[in-house]
Amino acid sequence: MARRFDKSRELRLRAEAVIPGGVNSPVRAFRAVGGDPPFITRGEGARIWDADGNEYIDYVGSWGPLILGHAAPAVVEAVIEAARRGTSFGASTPAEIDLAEAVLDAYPSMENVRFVNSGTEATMSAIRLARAYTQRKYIVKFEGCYHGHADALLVKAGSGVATLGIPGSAGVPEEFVQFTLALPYNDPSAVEEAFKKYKGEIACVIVEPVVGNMGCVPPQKGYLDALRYLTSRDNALLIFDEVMTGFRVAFGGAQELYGTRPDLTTLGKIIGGGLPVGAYGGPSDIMDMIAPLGPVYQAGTLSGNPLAMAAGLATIRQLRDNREIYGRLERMAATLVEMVTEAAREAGVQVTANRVGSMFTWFFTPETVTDWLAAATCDTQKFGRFHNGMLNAGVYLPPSQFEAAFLSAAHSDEDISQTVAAAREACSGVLV
Ligand code: KE4
Repeated sequence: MARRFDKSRELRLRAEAVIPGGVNSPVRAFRAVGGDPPFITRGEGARIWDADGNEYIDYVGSWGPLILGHAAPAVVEAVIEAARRGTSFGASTPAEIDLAEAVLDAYPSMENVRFVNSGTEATMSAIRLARAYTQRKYIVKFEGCYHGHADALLVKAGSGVATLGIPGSAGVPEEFVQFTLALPYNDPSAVEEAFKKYKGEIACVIVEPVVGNMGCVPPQKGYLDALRYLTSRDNALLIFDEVMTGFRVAFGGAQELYGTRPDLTTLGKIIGGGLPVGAYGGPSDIMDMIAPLGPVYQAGTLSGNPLAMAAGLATIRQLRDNREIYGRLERMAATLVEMVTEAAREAGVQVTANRVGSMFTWFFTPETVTDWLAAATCDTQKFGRFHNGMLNAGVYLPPSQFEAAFLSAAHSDEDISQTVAAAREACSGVLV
């Protein structure tokens, strides 16, 4: 039976009168899948409820932060406890050190870390730092990878080395992206060519070591090591943007999972436990360039905020002290992804699934998806019908084909079974 979204629709109209598109982040508007975006009023464990009282099994998890599920008791208690002592001081607090030490314990490639308020701030600052440290201007990113909305990173998908950055957003002057190279992901030769063409001029390569932002796309065997070799050979820095993969694909992130050591790492999402936190870190000789120690300026009123530190610390401590969570996530996500893919195939729907740990995507294409060109072959209309069918069956998936979905430690085998049953139903409506 189709669900009612009357209250969400009312709220959307109210929101649209005062907030652009009625949302504070574009993807939430459901433009890619159509229909009324549910306004969420509550979350607990693996489930969320909307303003009309509809319940959903949630696979967005606030786009990654909620690996423990919604309103995890340890996190909620920690935030309440911290709030009682004051919400912000604009001064150093012990909690920042506690979280910094916990992060550095998990990321041996980092000797120092600076907290900011978002993944965007983290990557923007890491790139500024890389340019200062190397005294070079050019940066390399990859098509289909997203690192937040800093100007230098908002470039149209390039067509290999030849194309210097073309603004990917209005309001970004071409001068701001003229030193940004957008290359195909999972193609070491394109990176080699860029280093040949811009020898001694590339400050850094920034990469999602497992891509989440074109949908989930794992690095092909040897790819990350190739990036490590090519950057080291030209004295450029390798930046792993682990905002999504950090504490997600392994406690020590993709750098632990694949064994490739970046120069700088950016983090976010899980390290804030659902509150706004980003971070960037690396060896002291690089990080010592940051104000007040060095000439690279970066600042933030609420950086290291006590509530966010408390939420992040409670989350990381839970993960640190219950490592079996990762094994359980691996097993449950494998079952879920395989069974839904099977349901699609039984319904005659061509789906390719990519998964690393508890982040995954069902691509509506027969192609193997290893880069943006392949991801772009997806039938987004079919994905939209699938998404809508799942939503009406009480399963909340990311409202875009080009996003990763996430499982949390709060999901149960029963949730998986219900999701697979919903998928069987939803797939029958995909081929209309
Ligand atoms: P934020 O500024 O949104 O905190 O982080 C930017 C960012 C940086 N790096 C990676 C790898 C990211 O995935 C992100 C943000 N992720 C998206 C989801 N794909 C955030 C969701 C949204 O934009 O609303």
